[in-house]
Amino acid sequence: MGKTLVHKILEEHLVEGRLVAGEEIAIRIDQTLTQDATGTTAFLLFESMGVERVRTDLSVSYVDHNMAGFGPENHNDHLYLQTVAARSGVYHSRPGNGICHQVHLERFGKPGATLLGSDSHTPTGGGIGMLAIGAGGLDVAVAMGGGPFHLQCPKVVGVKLTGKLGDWVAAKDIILRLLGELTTKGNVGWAVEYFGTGARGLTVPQRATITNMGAELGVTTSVFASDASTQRFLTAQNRPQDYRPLAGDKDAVYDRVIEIDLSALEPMAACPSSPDCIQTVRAVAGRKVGQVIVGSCTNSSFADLMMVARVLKGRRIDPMVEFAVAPGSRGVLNMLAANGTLADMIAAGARILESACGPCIGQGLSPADGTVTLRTFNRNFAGRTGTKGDQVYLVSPETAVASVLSGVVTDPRDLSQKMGITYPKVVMPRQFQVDDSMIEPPPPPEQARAVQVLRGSTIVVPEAPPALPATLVGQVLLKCGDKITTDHIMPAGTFLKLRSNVPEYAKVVFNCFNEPGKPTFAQRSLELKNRGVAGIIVAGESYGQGSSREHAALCPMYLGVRVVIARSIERIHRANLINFCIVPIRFADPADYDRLQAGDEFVIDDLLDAIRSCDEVRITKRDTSFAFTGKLELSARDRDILLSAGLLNYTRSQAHG
Ligand code: MIC
Ligand code: SF4
Repeated sequence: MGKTLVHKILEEHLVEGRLVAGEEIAIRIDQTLTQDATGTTAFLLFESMGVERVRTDLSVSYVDHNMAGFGPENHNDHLYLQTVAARSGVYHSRPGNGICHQVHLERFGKPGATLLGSDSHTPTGGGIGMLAIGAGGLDVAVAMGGGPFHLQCPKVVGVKLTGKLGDWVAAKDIILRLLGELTTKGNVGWAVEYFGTGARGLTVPQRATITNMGAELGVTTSVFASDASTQRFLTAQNRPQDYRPLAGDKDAVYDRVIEIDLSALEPMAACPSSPDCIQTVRAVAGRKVGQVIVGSCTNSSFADLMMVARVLKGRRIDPMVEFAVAPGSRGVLNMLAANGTLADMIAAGARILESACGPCIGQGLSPADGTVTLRTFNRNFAGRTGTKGDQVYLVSPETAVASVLSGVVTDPRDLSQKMGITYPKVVMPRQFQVDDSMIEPPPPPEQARAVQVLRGSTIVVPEAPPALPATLVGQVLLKCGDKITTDHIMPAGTFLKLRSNVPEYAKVVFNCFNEPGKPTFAQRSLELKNRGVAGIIVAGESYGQGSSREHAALCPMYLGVRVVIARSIERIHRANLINFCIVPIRFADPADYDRLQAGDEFVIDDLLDAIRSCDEVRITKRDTSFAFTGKLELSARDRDILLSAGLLNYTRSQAHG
């Protein structure tokens, strides 16, 4: 029986378990990446593990999220990250060098290697044939220390791409089409493998757009074969030696197969406010647009921006549209500057942003009230832009540029038909301009030991979770609905700079549910915590989708939350909950969700015993008016972590044990 590529790479890295879908396995991690918004915590936790130097083949620390520098927090973080990287044997990509996923793809990604990153879009690396997985910072810290990564062996959906993309139809449209079919819910425990003639015809950056947004599907990872296209990309990046051909077997058996004919595909859009709210651009065409932004780790490659620049050359953007472009890496920006296309974009009216996450993570360019904004990004969760009631459409660079010229949502194919603009075919350069001077390699061990790690006053070591009680008495602090994202739990935007300071950042947990004049979630939680009552969060389906930010577990834990009871919980967030000793519980009967109210008090008798050995807990209302069953669904390691009061303690006890 033929093997999938996913299973081949897993097999090469397997250190524990069997490659049977659904079973827990552990794999060796070759490379890690961290970014500044999750990296400070990851490194603080890494330091408290007591490991002197990373034990991976390669670890890179990027600075790309927190760049605006209002107040000292961002710069404090950057200096901490720079010095702790040097001290720990980690490469440091300086602010301005680009978005982690784009830079990693260009400069470090290797076919067949495993990559664990403290950012949910780490699977971008699947575009170059890596097995790249997003995780919480603590999991990445453990991997940096040489520990294996534990995961559920995924089922594999094979996506067979046939045909060829037509003019003005983009890689983004492929993944948006797939999101329309698979949605953002219910894909936990799956991986996606792309194959077929259509896949072979895509460049590495196009593939990376697709694997990047696998994060929105909620799958563990997405991967393309490593083939001639991969070899061309690596050669153009001066890294031909990193090429290795790899593919799933011709007779590979997938758990499910989906076929997409690229020739029949049309431009698509994810409508407000979920990445799976998919329509054709035709269906939403004509809506007035107030802002267009091209950038983010999904669509900021050289080819994406060259296409945009060529369309704009000699033209002006619509006067009522604000237009911004954020090149994904300094390499891309340098090349656009050198070949003159940057000037074409500026002449057309573009605002050039630095090579960073920027507006994608709510760092500026919040749209005006009631404005439609078109972005080539990967997430359009309500409020993520920083504007309440925002209306974000996620589209390809082709649709973005068509709309910026006309001032209304425009199917880019109409540019040819109505405006006589022919599709600018951009071929990937045979040679990228390579300049790694903003990437600092780590010094050798003896010099590293002498590096003084700089810790500004805004960098606070996070508290370790307390042990769980034998019997838990708790109150429902919040009852929320389906698809609660980590942006709901822990807002980014203007609060992002608080990532290194849990007591401060915790003040805005569930900020979007706070009402003026009433105590905040944080205040209510701390009040309960002081009375010795545990906080409980009740949620519907797909709780914790979106980012890998472990602050969505760490800060609630700090506030005294000990249990989340939900209809379902997304993979990375569930792992983060366990890592910070919050017990994830699934309703055995989803209908019980309707019986719970905020303010209800519950008792979970013998919680510790259940964690030790059972799959179920009995949860009884404190006034004994009703009881229901919750499913724990913990692996043996999950149980040990919860019983050890979290992953950090667990790792320390393993090391000494
Ligand atoms: C995001 O896109 O939400 C982020 C910011 O990149 C996050 C990580 C974070 O919260 O720092 C992610 O996707 O994991
Ligand atoms: Fe940065 Fe946005 Fe990509 Fe997250 S999704 S890594 S914020 S560009």
